[in-house]
Amino acid sequence: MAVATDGHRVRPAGELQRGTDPTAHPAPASVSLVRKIVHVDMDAFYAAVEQRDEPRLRGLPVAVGGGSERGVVMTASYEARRFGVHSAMPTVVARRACPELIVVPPRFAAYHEASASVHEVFRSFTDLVEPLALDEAFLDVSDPKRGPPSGTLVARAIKAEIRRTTGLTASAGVANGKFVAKVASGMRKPDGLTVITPDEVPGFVAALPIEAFFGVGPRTAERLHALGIRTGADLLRVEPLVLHEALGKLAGFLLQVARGVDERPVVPDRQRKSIGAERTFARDLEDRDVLEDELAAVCETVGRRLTRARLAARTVTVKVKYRDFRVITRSTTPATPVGGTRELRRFAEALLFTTPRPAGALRLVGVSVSGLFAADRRVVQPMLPFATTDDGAVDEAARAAPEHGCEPRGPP
Ligand code: TTP
Ligand code: MG
Ligand code: MG
Repeated sequence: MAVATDGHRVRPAGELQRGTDPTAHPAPASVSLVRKIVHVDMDAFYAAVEQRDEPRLRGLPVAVGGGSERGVVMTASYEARRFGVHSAMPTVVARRACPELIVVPPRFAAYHEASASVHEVFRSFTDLVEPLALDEAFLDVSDPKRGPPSGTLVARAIKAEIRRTTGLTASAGVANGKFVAKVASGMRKPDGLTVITPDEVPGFVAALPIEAFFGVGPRTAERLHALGIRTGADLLRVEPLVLHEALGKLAGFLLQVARGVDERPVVPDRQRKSIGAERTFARDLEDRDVLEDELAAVCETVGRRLTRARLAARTVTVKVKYRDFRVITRSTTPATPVGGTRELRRFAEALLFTTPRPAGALRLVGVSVSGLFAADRRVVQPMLPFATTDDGAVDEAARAAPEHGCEPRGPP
């Protein structure tokens, strides 16, 4: 049997994995078709950033969180964890456990910046990055953009590059599936690297407590305990039907994982196409001053999101809806890209008030920006940290609009 550098069995050419789309990520015949999944998670992330930026905090028990009576610890340095301080612990309890504890308030901008750098490192190794949080992601490095074709060596290279570019440490887990890679990354924190070879996966999963499995919260765990199930091995011992009765759909997934089968793909985030916001008025508006104020408020929202995501935009689009629900959009692509609220407002006002459009009272005004790119002029970061559900509204009308064009539409 051919064995890759890190022990992954090389499948014979033509033998494809189930559940993967070979056209989405073609692998040359000579490359191992056993997937190499890396899970990376930063160590004590917020606290580590604080210790990096404030040398007097290094080596000391530090908690990031609220210092008030009702404050809660967001995370703690490994020095503080020795005293039992952990995330979600009330700060008063933490101080009692560790009287030397230094509690610092969070600086989210610094964490976002560190996160962006870390994700940039990920993307320099592969486009198949699935961000899970500010400080962690799954990477499929079966066919990396650079580095040796070994999960272990790529993971080591990623850790080294993160340390070099951010001054922070990360822990990584390597396996042929997401579940095992994620459990592995937590095993030797901080600054750990744990590799579980395909041969080791079944034994590894069998020994895990069921609480470690995806989807098993305290209540499910209780139900499983009642059935005498405490480990991955126990899951395989019970009658599958009994498991289905107790857990429903989750049973099938758990059984697969307990057998060491986990072929869920690493799903990269879709790149954000536009950022937009709009306002529907309580009553239809025609007065320029009032419309100007409304437009300014919408621009403020869009501009803030743009800046917060550290993006700039090539195109600005204004959308209006008339009393009869006709929608018209106008776009402009200025010579200089738009990076903030002030410029955005200038272009949006020109589009709304000086570009000709049919007269009439308006029931809605919207503004969106598209043609996004990173404000520092590098490639757009298609990553999760800045995205919230209301943040990335893709404005279909704006996207379809011809530049400087007029697009009358019928009622929706
Ligand atoms: P985690 O990765 O869970 O924790 P961590 O990076 O601090 O420590 P480690 O991974 O080494 O165990 O979370 C990442 C960040 O998310 C963490 O630094 C702070 C924040 N966070 C909260 O704000 N509240 C929480 O309850 C948790 C768990 C994390
Ligand atoms: Mg972490
Ligand atoms: Mg994490």
